[in-house]
Amino acid sequence: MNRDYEVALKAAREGAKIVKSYNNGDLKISYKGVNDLVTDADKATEKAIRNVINENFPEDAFMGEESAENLQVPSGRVWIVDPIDGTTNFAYGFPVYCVSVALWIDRQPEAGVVIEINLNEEFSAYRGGGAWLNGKRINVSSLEKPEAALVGTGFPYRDYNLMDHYMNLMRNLLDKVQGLRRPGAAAFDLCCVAAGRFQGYYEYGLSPWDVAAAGLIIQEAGGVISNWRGGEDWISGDQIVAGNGAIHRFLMSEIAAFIPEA
Ligand code: 2AM
Ligand code: CA
Repeated sequence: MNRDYEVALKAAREGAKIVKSYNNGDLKISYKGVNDLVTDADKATEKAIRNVINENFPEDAFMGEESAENLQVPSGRVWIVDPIDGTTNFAYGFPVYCVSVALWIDRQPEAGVVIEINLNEEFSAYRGGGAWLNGKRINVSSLEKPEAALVGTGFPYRDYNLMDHYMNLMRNLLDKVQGLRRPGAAAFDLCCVAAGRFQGYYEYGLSPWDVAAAGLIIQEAGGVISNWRGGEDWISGDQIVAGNGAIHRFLMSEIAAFIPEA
């Protein structure tokens, strides 16, 4: 195990401890923008994760949801952190939310850890090292037929420009796939693709910290992640599609058919 991966695990575990220590009933919620809430737990968790990284790699750049000033992932070494992915779930006591910690080097993912707090599930990967869930190897699903696919997604919450197209796409997919799910924490949803629970996933309007760790975990589990045009530049999280090879291809073509701007 390399040191980058060890520090990613340590930082994420430290973060998970802080999230667990909060009692949902006592949360102080404030709003960063429309629909965009943040709690004291998000800030405290980000600080704890940042401390672990600073102790180990003081020179590295840090990009965390609660402190980032811009959305561009720089070259060089950068830690991309979402202290709580699924903050709305967390704030309402709905049980799917996680800590996400990733290391990117020169705009390539090197290590990623996602810990879902309620299930105590630790998903992790480092480049070339496979994908793991609580110490066991995971792989994407081998189900290739759309009608057998369970597909994760998210609902638009801030950018409503694509709303009509997105809803038409959803209506069409409901007819073609086994089922759609919207857990509300993108990092966890992507890990469900890596673990073979979901055969595919698509969403738009995400940010780098939502996808930075889980994207690598999918790749190391044998899956595919891209932007809606199939390009490798998926780190912005802006238009994201993932799956095993067959369902990724299927979702790409459905998105192209229903979302002209894609
Ligand atoms: P967050 O909890 O870290 O903000 C839900 O589909 C995904 O979108 C989550 O990963 C969530 O990450 C992200 N998201 C960002 N802003 C959101 C918001 N205002 N409401 C719901 N989800 C949001
Ligand atoms: Ca968050």
